[in-house]
Amino acid sequence: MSQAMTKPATGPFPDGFLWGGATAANQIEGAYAEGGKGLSIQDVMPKGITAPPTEGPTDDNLKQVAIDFYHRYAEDIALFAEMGFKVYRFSIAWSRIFPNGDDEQPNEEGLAFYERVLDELEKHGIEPLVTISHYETPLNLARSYGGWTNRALIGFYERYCRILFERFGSRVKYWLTFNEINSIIHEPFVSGGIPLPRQGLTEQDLYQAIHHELVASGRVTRMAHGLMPDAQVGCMIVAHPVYPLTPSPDDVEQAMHTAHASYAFGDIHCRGEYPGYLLRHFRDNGVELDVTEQDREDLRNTVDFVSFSYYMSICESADASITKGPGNIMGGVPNPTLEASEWGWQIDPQGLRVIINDYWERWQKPLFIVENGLGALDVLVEVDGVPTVEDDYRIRYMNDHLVQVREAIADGAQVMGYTSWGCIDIVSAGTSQLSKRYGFIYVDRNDDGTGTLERYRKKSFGWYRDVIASDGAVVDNGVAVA
Ligand code: BGP
Repeated sequence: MSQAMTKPATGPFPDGFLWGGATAANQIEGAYAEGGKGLSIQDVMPKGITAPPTEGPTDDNLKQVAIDFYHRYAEDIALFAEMGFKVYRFSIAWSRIFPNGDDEQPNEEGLAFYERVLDELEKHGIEPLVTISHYETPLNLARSYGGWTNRALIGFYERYCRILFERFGSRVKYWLTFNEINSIIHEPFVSGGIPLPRQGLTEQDLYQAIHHELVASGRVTRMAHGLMPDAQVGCMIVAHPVYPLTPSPDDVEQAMHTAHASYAFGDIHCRGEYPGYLLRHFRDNGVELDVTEQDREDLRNTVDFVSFSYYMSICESADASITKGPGNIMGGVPNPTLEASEWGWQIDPQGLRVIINDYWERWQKPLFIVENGLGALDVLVEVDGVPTVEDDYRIRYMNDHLVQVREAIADGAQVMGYTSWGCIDIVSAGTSQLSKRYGFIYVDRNDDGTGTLERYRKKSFGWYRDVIASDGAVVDNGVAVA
């Protein structure tokens, strides 16, 4: 165990810290063709991000049923309430509201579903945190328009947001415009609805698509502030501290370039204009963006806070022949000092403190950790006749990360909250497996689609309940919790 994990944490979590959990519609709801929902890109991704899309929906897509949250939301939200959640981050499926994306009128049945979810949250005093677009672009916008490469998507997205703000604005204060917006660089289909593999996409088209998303984000941030004076709008970034593999200046410089690729998204969202290093990348690569005066104006509507997912740090090396390892959206050069999860994602709690400090110093905006957790193979056992999972490994993972959040707060960073990823077991985004479980709540469903869909509390359920009840005071300082 490293040194930092045995240091005492130096301060409590602040008052009003938003403890909770997070999910995404396509990984949890199921009911993929119910309630007037149209198809989304996820309905043609039966094997997850890492495999090419299919022509149409196929029965082997676990997301068609997922964990059936569409019908079981009340039971699930009651379990979140039992853990004491202050906040629940969920996404709205764009194709439930606008089935084809370009429809003139919204689908009322889709809106009614989210009304019911909000009712349930309100009943339990849980604050909603809504991701407007989480890897679920309506399929029609991908196939007929080329996804975000097409400027027309700005208008469709604006129309979608206007409906959400008008209908839910009095009930939802916290909004995120695009999940992991920087992931489009690596995964243009899942992230930007662009029906081309990364290798088939020019830098010109990629950055034009990114520009459209950024303009859309700025525009709806302005709209949100106009329609909902108390609203807070955040951007959402895949966070990964980039360490040089060695102290060689070449490795340090390479790490800087890789970090810039992600920083750019936060820089634009927080400063309202393109950073110099990205303009230089455009010059060096012959990228000439179509940017209007109105676009520049739209970009100046900066976000209220920065949210991010954190699963791992990565290393960089100037030696391009070193093979990269697996990871969330982007893998990196493996760090020889770290261990990895069963899916090969390296585990680095201290990296979370590093990235919080880094983002806070860079942007001086409140930060919200909206994804963090351990995808692991769980084994259901019976304790006193009740099915459960003895997931001490998950408790340890989360405990060690929360210790580092507390350290970062003590360092002076302003952190609004923490929503653990997949607070209930869901279908994985990367590999479409149910066996990659993140939850405090076990869902009886298997990779082959069998299972009762029953929910069971894991050991971590009680642990997280105690964490929240004590406002983080039970987070220990790296001593084994098992
Ligand atoms: C992020 C996504 C989530 C989520 C998470 C874990 O990239 O925002 O949707 O799934 O990663 O990834 P996976 O499901 O592949 O384990």
